Amino acid sequence: MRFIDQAIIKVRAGRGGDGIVSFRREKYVPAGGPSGGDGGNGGKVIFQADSNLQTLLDFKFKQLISAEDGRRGGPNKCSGACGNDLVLKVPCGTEVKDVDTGIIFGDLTVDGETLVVAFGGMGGLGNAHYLSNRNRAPEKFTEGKDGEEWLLNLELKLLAEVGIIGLPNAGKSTLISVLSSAKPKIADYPFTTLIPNLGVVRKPSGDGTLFADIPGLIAGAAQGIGLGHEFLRHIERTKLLIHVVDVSSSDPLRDAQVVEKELLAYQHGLVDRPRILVLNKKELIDEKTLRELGENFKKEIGSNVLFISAAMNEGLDILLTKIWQTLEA
Ligand SMILES: Nc1nc2c(ncn2[C@@H]2O[C@H](COP(=O)(O)OP(=O)(O)OP(=O)(O)O)[C@@H](O)[C@H]2O)c(=O)[nH]1
Ligand SMILES: [Mg+2]
Repeated sequence: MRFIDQAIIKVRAGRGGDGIVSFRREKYVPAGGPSGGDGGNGGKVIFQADSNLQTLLDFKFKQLISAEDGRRGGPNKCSGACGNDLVLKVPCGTEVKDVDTGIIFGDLTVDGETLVVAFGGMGGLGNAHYLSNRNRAPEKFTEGKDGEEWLLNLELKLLAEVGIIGLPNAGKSTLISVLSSAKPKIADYPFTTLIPNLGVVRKPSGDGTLFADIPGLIAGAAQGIGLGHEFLRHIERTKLLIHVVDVSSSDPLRDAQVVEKELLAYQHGLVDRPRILVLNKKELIDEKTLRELGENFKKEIGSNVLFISAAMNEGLDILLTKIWQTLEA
């Protein structure tokens, strides 16, 4: 499955049908009055969140999406039919923004939630509306109005509660694979993960919590370097970040600072998000060095760290306890 999390589309609501000019023709009524009906209103374009959808792929190759036009009015004051609304399904977590102004039209997060993004044009009036004492046979009618048209930017922002971030190869995918039933690709080279992996982790209460393993971040990610920047938006909505650092790297402290700097640069409040710093692959390092590292982290970054080995399944219970505590705090 391709993971498409952004799309630009033009939506156009239906045009209103025109009003018409017509006169009543009845037996024994020599000059029947005006009887032109009104046009129907154009259909609306509506987005609806659907939890069965995971990506915006459906919109990637569509340029213009239009709802049905209203019909013309009919004789005998018959109104034209309204155009049908067009309901477009989008994945939960889709944010809809006007491209020109950047104004957010709405954010569809709950399954079934709807958002009208373009209103249909009003139908025109038929000549029956223009009957007056002065003009018994009006020839006047109005045309239907155009429906609204918008160029929209759709962005899917995952609704994971917990985001797993870190430099490439730190062990993020390994961690989600041992905590949840997700089966991401894991390999001994950077940029193994190309799209976010989602996994559900059960709380002791039995509730599922969605975790997202994000592709590795590198210096400059917030400005668009590497892969991870594309996915930083997916952690905007998380409540908690797990920052995974590889203790076997040449300078774990510097690695952590690189990622911290990117969170700061990306803004959107990421730097204030609660974070748990996790030093992974602890079995590769001796106890004494680990202790020193822990102290250095505390001094330089000001936060305690947890040592784990995702691969050996060590320290994960303590990590989970800390995660649940932080989420509830
Ligand atoms: N020794 C050891 N190796 C580990 C541990 N956790 C992960 N690894 C290894 O580290 C390498 C990278 O792991 P991944 O889980 O793919 O790393 P990642 O952070 O998802 O990497 P990207 O997707 O490239 O960002 C793999 O070879 C893993 O087997 C650990 O606790 N101990
Ligand atoms: Mg990975």
